[in-house]
Amino acid sequence: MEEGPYKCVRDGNGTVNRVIRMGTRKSQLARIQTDYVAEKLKTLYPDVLLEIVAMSTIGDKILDTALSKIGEKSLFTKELENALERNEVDLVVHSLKDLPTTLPNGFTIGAVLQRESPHDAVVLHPKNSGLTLDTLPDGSVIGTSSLRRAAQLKKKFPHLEFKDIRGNLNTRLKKLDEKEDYAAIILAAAGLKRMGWEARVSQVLGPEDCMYAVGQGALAVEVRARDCDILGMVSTLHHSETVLRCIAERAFLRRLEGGCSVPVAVNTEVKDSVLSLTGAVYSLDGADSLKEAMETSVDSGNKVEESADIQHVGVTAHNVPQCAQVAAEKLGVDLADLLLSKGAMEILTTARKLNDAR
Ligand code: DPM
Repeated sequence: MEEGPYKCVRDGNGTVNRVIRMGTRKSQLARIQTDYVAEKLKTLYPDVLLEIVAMSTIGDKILDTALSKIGEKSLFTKELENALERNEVDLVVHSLKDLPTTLPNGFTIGAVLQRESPHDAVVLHPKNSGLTLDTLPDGSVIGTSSLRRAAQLKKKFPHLEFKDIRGNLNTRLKKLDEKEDYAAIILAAAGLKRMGWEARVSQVLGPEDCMYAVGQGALAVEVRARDCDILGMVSTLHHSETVLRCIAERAFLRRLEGGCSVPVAVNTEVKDSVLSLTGAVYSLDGADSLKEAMETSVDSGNKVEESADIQHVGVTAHNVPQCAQVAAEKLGVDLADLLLSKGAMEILTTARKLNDAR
């Protein structure tokens, strides 16, 4: 029974309930992330019925090619956005770091949830138990297809070798454990935690070893930009500090014209209403790099603001002070401009060319 543009169902007592359809990829991590958001929505809106619609994306289908080599920006998002557009689903849960900094017209990020650890972690082959990146033998092969991770770690640990590894988290862990191809793999700590595999983390990499990817560790809810109803509903999931950090990070990446497949890394922090952003670009081998840091006040005072209908790098957050969002976005742009003035574009252009020729 359809009522207006929304799907509704009548229960045994004749009460009509709204159904929210949540789109997700089929991987276990995607399902866990979607279930997590579903739980939160269920608590906030007990009367709403939730339906989960799982689908495969290009990124899930092409498993033999490094992500950075597939010339498609929205690898994990396109099919899900098509379903949103066709009104087959009402919202989609993503890892924020997989969302391009410019979303296609008509879509927006309606919620950015509190970030988990944004750091990368080392998962060792069981035979190397007790070792660290430092103490692994010369020539040990580390699995990652992230140009960002490889660039930073090659520079820092020149005795190690780096090799692509693809597939979802389950596949990668299997490839690590059941073969002798890799001494260790590098994965996001957040994904490992969500999968319940924290016990496999032997080392968490701090910013001195490996800065993280833009948006890493945060979940995002993508919705139709014109769907005020759903926007209002999911906006209660926003975590202000995460929103501001991720706006700064995404603005930085967007200004550098970087997609999810360039060696760009960040580190952000909010302390006493000051947002600080460290950003860096790397050559593929990490030999060339530029790194700078800047900060800005995100203190909104006690100003009461009109809720302006403004997106910041794809994010719509009426309930987070606009002036703080504007400051965060400017911080990202300013830091990118500083790096660009020092030659960041040359480093990134060369990295892109070399990666394409690999
Ligand atoms: C993006 C990258 C990777 C994913 C590139 C990067 C890792 C690819 C690889 C943009 N997306 O980080 O430099 O290791 O070959 C991805 C993961 C998560 C979201 C898995 C991971 C889970 C963590 C999160 C894949 N996307 O990075 O280990 O929610 O941030």
